[in-house]
Parts: sequence; structure tokens; C-alpha cells
Amino acid sequence: MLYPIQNNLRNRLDLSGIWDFQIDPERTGLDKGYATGLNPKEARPIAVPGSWNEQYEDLYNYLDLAWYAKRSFIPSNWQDQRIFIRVGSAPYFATVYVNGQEVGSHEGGHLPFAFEITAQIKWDAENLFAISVENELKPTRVPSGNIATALGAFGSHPRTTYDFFPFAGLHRPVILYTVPETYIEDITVVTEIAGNTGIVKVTALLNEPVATQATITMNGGDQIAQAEVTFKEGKAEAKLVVPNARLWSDKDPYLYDLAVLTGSDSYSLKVGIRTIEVQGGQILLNGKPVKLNGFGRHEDFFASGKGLNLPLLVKDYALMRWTGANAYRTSHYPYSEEEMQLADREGFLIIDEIPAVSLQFENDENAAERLRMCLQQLDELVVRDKNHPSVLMWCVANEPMPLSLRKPDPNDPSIARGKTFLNTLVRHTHELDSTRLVTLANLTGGPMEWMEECDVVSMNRYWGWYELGGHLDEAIPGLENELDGVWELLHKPIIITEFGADTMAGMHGHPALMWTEEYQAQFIRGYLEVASRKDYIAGMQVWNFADFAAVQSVMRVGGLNMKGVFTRSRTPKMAAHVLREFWVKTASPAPTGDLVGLHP
Ligand code: BDP
Repeated sequence: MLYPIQNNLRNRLDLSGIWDFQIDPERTGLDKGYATGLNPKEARPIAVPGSWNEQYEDLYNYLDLAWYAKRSFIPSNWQDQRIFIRVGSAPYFATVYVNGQEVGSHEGGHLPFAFEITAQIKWDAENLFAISVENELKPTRVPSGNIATALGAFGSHPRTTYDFFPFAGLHRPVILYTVPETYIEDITVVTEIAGNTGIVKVTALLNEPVATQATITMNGGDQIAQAEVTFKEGKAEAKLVVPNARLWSDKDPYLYDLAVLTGSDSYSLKVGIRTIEVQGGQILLNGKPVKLNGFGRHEDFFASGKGLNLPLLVKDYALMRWTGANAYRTSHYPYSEEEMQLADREGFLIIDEIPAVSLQFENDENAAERLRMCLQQLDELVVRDKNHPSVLMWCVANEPMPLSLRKPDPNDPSIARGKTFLNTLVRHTHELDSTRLVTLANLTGGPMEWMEECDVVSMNRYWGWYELGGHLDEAIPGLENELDGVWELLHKPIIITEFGADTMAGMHGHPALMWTEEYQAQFIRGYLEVASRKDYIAGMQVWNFADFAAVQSVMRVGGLNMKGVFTRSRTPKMAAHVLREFWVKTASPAPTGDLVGLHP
């Protein structure tokens, strides 16, 4: 699943823009011929990328089937190429039609899929691209909806098991791209370091098991490494040696240009030379301890919903840098590929997560269905993101929970079922990628035995909010005790992947009461002070970077989760300044870079 690029041998045409759109709650659109064009009297304009829920007030809670349609000519000089349509993200189930013919379907949001459409293309007329999408909340989907949760939360609308709005639609660009008849289908880059030398192992695959010659080049300004390779049965491997390699890190995110050139095709990508490992309670980046300080986030904004919003992305990176953050988790699903490219360039350290949020293990049947989906999501994520130096760790689940969460019962069968399920995910991920770390985010009361096979222990903690709300004097020492206990038990690096307090921007109090900016600032300060005394803490990630849309419930004022240290419109709350005090004051010099330059 290489990202589509434009070069002298490959083409791409981004279909982003205004599409026609029509909802289909009766699911009769196919019979009515929507695959060959929507009804002009009923269709309305919609932006792609974007969530439909934020674009029309009457569609806010609509999650059933909807149709998108767009017409486009194809350049005539594409005629000797193979043509694909690629959808960046369409939660949850999408089917693609070209000129009325179905070309394929995909299940699961947040990850790209592509279908070959060479045979369906018309060269002398406009082509019609139609995509149906639905994001129904179902018990066996990942993440699940319309099912009771062990959290026993108040009823919410829509009825998710998770705390973010289930936005729907074509969330990322729809791209047409071409490749030659025989093309480079995949490239895997793995880097190692030996002294000052960088070793870059490249494996390239062709779409056919043919034999051919190729050149692989790594270019880094005045440094060039090159290898001549032979594809045998469609596969070639090379080991490039880069003396005095400039290593990739959060402080110096240096990227080399790697190019694979065969007789008929060429593909290039950015490569960062770096290693990642754990040693005792520390995470080592290029052999040196590193802390992953930053945030849990969401792809979320007014009007665009979960749609790719490039100005927002640039702005958020500048704001994160301003706080001194160097890391974040793609909570609770894979973020856009454009964002991962920015993370490589700007030196952010990423924990890359699949959409396995709030997993339950109530019976074997449902667990088997969810496991199938989680494994598919891991396969698709690792294939998509394996070459990003920014990705240090895969996160296979967020807050999986036993049925007995609220009434502890050691004989609860969902504990053993959950352990088998989660161990399967962790092992599968290690098999897919032995070069990165694997974790899962544990919630308060979640069985610690579920963490045993993880490289890093991720903990989401709300002492002082959901537990001991308002009692920071008890909550903070309680946190310290719990952390020491987990370290004693597991002896692995610990990242607090969530900690935070809902805060109404502009609300103040003395004393600092829950929901005031003062309370959030004290809460975050308390957690960071504890962390600063613990060598085994490998990172602190505040929940959340910004306020975000959640489902309506008595817990969410105006449908928003307000744990952001920035508001949804990106105004800092007091807590953002606390982060800056801890992370900018204590950090080494910031890297240079365009975005960093915006905030000296
Ligand atoms: C955690 C979840 C996260 C929620 C957060 C909260 O991982 O998705 O948004 O709590 O309640 O349990 O704010």
C-alpha cells in the first residue's frame, strides 16, 4: 500500500473537492441507479475530504448509508498505464463503483484501500465515480456500538462504546493513480546503526514474479549510497551502508531520499535512519533514553469533522511544539498519511493505534468477529506506516475491559478471553514488525496480566477526576503508589498515555474546583511532578490536546469532551502554559524547521 506519488513514470489525480451527495436510509439507492449518478433534484453538494455530520445540521446524527458521486475525465496519456482508485478513509463500510460497475468494498475506517479500475475507464467521455458509505454502530464492529459497556456509563446518543463522535464520510482524499504494467508494489525499509554507520536494508516487491535489474539509491545531500540489485521472482533486497550517518530523532529529524528504479517503474520515499528499543525502564532512541511527552489527540474540528484539514494539521503541530511536546498517540485510530509524513519531517514520536477502543470480551462469538477485524486493521496499518521513522510503537488496543470492571471478580471468564485476544494482537504485531515496540493502553481496573507481553506499559489514569474527583491531595500520592506498584510488578517502561480533567475555558476558581482552568493546571502539574521523580516513566501524554466532539450525554457539555489543554478552536487554557513550563524549560534545544520557526 505505497502512498500514490507523481513522478515521470507514475501519475495521480486527486478528486478532492465538491462531490454530489445523497443519503439512502431505505438502502434502495442501488436499485434506483445511484451507482450511475445521483438524482440531481435530491443530491446536495458535499466537501471531500470531510465528515457529512459537520457539513449539514440535519445529518449530525445520521450514520446510515449515503452516496457520493463525482465525474471526471481521465488524461488520455494515461492510456498505457494501469489505473487505480484509492480511498484514504471511509468509516465503516464502503463500496466503490466506476461507471456503474462495482469495483470493490472495504470494511473498517481510518485506513486506505485501492481497487484497479483500468477496465472500467471511458477515454472519450467523463467517468462517474460513486462511493456508498455507512457507519452504522454495531456490537461486533471495531470499535463497537449499540451494546452495553462494563463502564456502565449513562446513555449516550449516538450509542457508542467510546468517547468520541462517530463521524462518517469520505474523510481523506480519493485519488486516482497510475502504475506501469509491471510495477513496484511494496517497499520495506529497516534501519540499523553500527557505530557511526547507518545500515539501511531495503526489500522491494514487484506485482509480478519476474526477474529484472534495478538501482536503489539513498541520497542525503553530499552523501550517496547506491546498490545494483536483481529482482528474482519479483523480489529484491539491498543493504545500503551510510558512513557517518545523520540519524533521525525528535531533535534532528533528518530524512534521506530513497529511490528504487527498475526498467519500467520508479518509486521514492523519505527514510530516517534510527533504532528503537527498550532497556529496563527506558525507551532508547538511537541507543539514548528518550521520553515521549505530548498528547492523546483526535482528528476533529468544526465543519471538517474527521476530514483531512491541512491548515489545522500545520497549526496543531506548531501549537504542540509551542508546549514543548515531542510525541503523541494517534488515539484512537490511524491518522492520515499526510500527518504521518509531517511527523517524519518535524520529528514527532508516534504511538500508532488501531481503532480497537473499548474492546469487550463478553462471549467467544463476538470476540472472534472483533479479532478478525483487529487483525485486519493491524495488517493494513503496519503495511501503510512501516516506513515512517516517526512511528516508534504500535498500540493494539485502548482500554480493553473485562465485564467485571466495576465489580471485580477473579473468575470472570472475560478476563481469560481478553488475555488470549490481546496476546494474539501483540504477537501478531511483533511478527509483522520486529523492529518496533508494541503496547496497549490499560484503564484503571484493567487486568495487569493483559500487559505482560507488551514492550511498554501504557496507562490511562484519572485519579483526581473519575476517581477521587476534587481530591488532588489524595489522588496524586495514590497515583505515585500505583505507578511504583506497576513498575515492581512488570519492570517495563511506563507511559501515562492519558491523564486529564474536563475544563470549561474561561471558568476560574479559588480554590481550584473541578472544571476550572486552575484545577486542570494543578492536576497536570501534580502528575508531571510525580513523573519527574520516576526513571521508569518513559513519557507523559495529556488527555487531550484539544477539546473534541463526543457523543451527547450528561458527561459531555454541548457534546464536547473538554479535557483539551486547547479549546476546540485552539485557544490555550492555563494548563497549556504549565506544559510549556515543564517541557520547554527542561527540554534540549528544539530542532530547526519551518514549523518550529513560527514559534521561536
Ligand atoms: C478514557 C478514554 C478516552 C476518553 C477519556 C475521557 O480512553 O477515549 O475520552 O477517557 O473520559 O477512558 O475523557
